Amino acid sequence: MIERKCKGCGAIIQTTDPKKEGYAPLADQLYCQRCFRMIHYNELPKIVATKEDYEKVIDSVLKRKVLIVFIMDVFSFKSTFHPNMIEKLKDKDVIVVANKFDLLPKSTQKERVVEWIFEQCKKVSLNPLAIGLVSATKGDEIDPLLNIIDAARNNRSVVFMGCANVGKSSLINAILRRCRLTVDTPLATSAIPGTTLKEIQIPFYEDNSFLIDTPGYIAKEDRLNELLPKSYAWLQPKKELKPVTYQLISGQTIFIGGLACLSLEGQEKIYLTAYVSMQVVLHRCPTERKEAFFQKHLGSLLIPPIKEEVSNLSYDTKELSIPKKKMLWLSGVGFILFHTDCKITLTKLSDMEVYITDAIIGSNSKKSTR
Ligand SMILES: Nc1nc2c(ncn2[C@@H]2O[C@H](COP(=O)(O)OP(=O)(O)OP(=O)(O)O)[C@@H](O)[C@H]2O)c(=O)[nH]1
Ligand SMILES: [Mg+2]
Repeated sequence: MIERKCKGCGAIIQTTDPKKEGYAPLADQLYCQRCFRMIHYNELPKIVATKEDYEKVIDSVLKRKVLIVFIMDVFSFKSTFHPNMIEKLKDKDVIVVANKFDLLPKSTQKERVVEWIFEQCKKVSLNPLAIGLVSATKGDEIDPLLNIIDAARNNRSVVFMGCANVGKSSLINAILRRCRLTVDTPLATSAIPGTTLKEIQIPFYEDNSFLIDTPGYIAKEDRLNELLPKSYAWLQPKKELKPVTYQLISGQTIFIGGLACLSLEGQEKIYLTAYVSMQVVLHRCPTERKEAFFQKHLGSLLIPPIKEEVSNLSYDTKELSIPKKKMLWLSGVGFILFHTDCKITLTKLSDMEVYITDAIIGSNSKKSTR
């Protein structure tokens, strides 16, 4: 018997168990019920891919002669540039693509971002054939990417791989849309990690090569991946990040939802500009009340996370010296631009990647200072 695969997630269609992947009420459906609901009702998936799904597919795909498009999320660069994945890419033909560029402010300097990504690649001895910045949802910079792929492909299939939720399936959909191919059967996408379950081969080239979608790598140590779907979805900005500038005086703390907070001590005042999703609540309070405030409001006023998950979370604290015009990135949550040299105390979700870079944008947000 020929197995049918769901066009959305790659699972084999089955009609017996609604709780298992690939379930569809009828055997001749193009999509399993899970993907049908995601595509038509925007429902978040209850069944998600595992690390094993990723390993199995990637190990099988990388044995073939393929060109790799390695996708990262500009918004959570460090956690989506994961060493476990990079290890598999050494000595392979790789194009590195930073997706979701539409989320960064318009004033972002592309050259600086590309330069920074090149530096990160160099640090881990990855030699990409090219680096692209794209927006899958807006369809920006898809043509230049297709040109790069064409120049590098040599009749090989093209594999899209990367961490879960970076936008692999969205990017393939954008390419298909751009080439006016199969808008009827898009790949399933969703705001939470683990949407694509298996390898999906999409016939694309005249030489019988494919575009190949794969399940994403889910980094166990990244606590954000353990957030419940609702809070995880809140973290994902829906559109371009808007700056909010704060003045922080000595003895004050600013909360970034219930995920992190920054405290200032021993320095009169500093200015900082936060770029986070609109659903992440920013709140300033006196540092002496920080602990009590946190205990009382975590999961209610300080969201995300939501109440149901707060007991699963743990935090760590560190001191940071940040020169002015540098940006502190809270991977997956957003970034903060500092306008003053400062020393701050950062408390954050354990294992959340934080890193400091040169500012890739300018800010003239004095008007919105809080
Ligand atoms: N703002 C923005 N959001 C994007 C972009 N590309 C994808 N997304 C969103 O990111 C989320 C994840 O997209 P997917 O295409 O499902 O990501 P994926 O890498 O295939 O995820 P897995 O299958 O779980 O590994 C969805 O909510 C998309 O709408 C983009 O260019 N810009
Ligand atoms: Mg996917």
